[in-house]
Amino acid sequence: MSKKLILVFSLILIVVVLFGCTQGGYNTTNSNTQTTPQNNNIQDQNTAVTTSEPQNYPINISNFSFNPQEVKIKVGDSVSWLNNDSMQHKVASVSGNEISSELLPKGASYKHTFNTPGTYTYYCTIHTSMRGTIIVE
Ligand SMILES: [Cu+2]
Repeated sequence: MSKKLILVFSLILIVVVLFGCTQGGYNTTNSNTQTTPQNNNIQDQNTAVTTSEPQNYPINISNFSFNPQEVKIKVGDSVSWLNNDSMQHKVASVSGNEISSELLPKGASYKHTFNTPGTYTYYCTIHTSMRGTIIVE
């Protein structure tokens, strides 16, 4: 018999002996550890349900006003302004340039996604009394 064969046989023996001794003792612990990951899975599914996809909030421009005038959204959500007036309107931030649309004729819309939390006040650059607020949380 070669030395290699003896080594392999003794290794197998050790494994069989160790496995045989520990099998009975560890059986109950194994079944316990199996239930814990199952519980974690249920929690993961719950958090997956409550995590919401980015939303789009429509704002209707009509009768020289923004409806709704104030919109609360979350970071990553977007807002779409749709002009239903026969007049043209142009939506722009009061300060900064986060919100900046083209001239919107009747039926045209402007969509913007907000990626930074904050309060964004905007107005119509043609009819400056038209104002609205987007609150991004
Ligand atoms: Cu306007």
